[in-house]
Amino acid sequence: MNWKTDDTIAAIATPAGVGGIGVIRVSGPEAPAMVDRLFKPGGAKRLADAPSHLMLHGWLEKEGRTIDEVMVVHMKAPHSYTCEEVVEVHCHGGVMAMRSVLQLICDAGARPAEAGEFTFRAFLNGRLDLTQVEAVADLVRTDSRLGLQVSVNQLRGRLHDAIQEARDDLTQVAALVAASIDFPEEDVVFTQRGDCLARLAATRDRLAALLATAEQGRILRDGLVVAIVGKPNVGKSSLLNTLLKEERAIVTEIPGTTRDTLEETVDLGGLALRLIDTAGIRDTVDPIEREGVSRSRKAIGLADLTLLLLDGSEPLTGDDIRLLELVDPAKSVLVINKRDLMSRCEPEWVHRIGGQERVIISALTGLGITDLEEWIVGWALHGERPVVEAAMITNLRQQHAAQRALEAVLDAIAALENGAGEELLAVDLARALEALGDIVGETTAEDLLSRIFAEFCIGK
Ligand SMILES: Nc1nc2c(ncn2[C@@H]2O[C@H](COP(=O)(O)OP(=O)(O)OP(=O)(O)O)[C@@H](O)[C@H]2O)c(=O)[nH]1
Ligand SMILES: [Mg+2]
Repeated sequence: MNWKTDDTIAAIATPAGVGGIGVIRVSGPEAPAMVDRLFKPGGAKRLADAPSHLMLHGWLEKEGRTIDEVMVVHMKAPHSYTCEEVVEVHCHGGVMAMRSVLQLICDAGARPAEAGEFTFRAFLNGRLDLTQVEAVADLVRTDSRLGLQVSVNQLRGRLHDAIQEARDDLTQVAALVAASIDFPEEDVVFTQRGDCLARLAATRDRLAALLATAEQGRILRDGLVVAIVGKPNVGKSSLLNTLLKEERAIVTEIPGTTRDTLEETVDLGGLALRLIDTAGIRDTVDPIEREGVSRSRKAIGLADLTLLLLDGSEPLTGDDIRLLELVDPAKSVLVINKRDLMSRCEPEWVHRIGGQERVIISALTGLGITDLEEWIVGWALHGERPVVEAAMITNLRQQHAAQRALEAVLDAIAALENGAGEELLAVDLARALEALGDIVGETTAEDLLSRIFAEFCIGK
């Protein structure tokens, strides 16, 4: 990532489609002067004379030719997204209009921004730490209500603050240890051992509590991958359509209708469910169906949860039994379908499927679908309402770093309790502090930063 950081950059910040307005963002020392040279105000004020954050109406012109009617706003440094001089030009939201305005600003000397470059400057200038950078990326792509709340809280700095408190405690202990190494005759670690231990224990508990949020944080952020599997014709595609509340997949009475996997996302109780409808699994010689079957097996492997569909209106078959053996009971639920065709409330073979969790539904009439939806949400959240307001770990990068920090803190506690030398203690504390620094981006390696910013879109 070899981005210059002292020049002025510009990009279209709104999607490249047709919309009411389009926003061109310009950031850098020359931003106000560049836009002012092109801007013919409708009122008295030029950009340079206007107060910060005030919208001005006018026209963008080049050599006497009008390019577009616009609203412009200057956000003076450091009170902007990047902490730099920022100007936003709100023009008409057509692709041509936005491109013409961007071209005009680049002709005036701005450099087209790379994807994520505005956020990178915000990070470099200390307005966002790395957890907040990740929250920005998540906010842009989230498609669930709870995912949105988690990201907003992370952007507000909940995780940053929790990590900062842990760093403060460790820094205090590290300072005492350093003093003891420098002035052995005073041995402050020995005299303040109780205080050191208390701070380390508090940090241990804080990190353990954060790590306990990781699984839920991942599910809230990424959603839950749910595979719908079963033998042909049990009603998998019908269930997908019922959960989506739209006729997305083809449903017919012919077994083997679905040949390929189909993925759709639905918001369920604030959670993003990534539903995968699969080809019916059975022993088959048809090469296309065989391929579908192998993809279904793959879907089971990838899924957080598998819904194994069984046809309640018919006897259990060998294909059903093979599937029952294929799925992991801890990560699956048996869904007995076609309730409307069943004479009794449970099929007579139900005793043969053991004690595994089951829900009885009709994908055709919608009977029992609410029970199934509630079961899925309850399973994903362990029956608890998620505390999205609290600090939460939301991705593997944060989780691994927090894990490393916790291990180092545990080593430090053991070292202190066993009366190990201060030098050893200092090494453990440095390891812990470095891992925490990684989470917020202060000690993060360049290649990792590049990977994180590579996920951004242009204009963000
Ligand atoms: N009576 C009744 N019929 C259902 C129910 N669910 C699905 N069906 C019917 O069962 C047939 C097969 O449904 P699909 O949803 O295509 O089944 P599938 O499991 O996706 O089948 P494949 O894609 O071939 O593996 C269709 O005729 C559906 O209308 C149900 O709850 N009750
Ligand atoms: Mg199907």
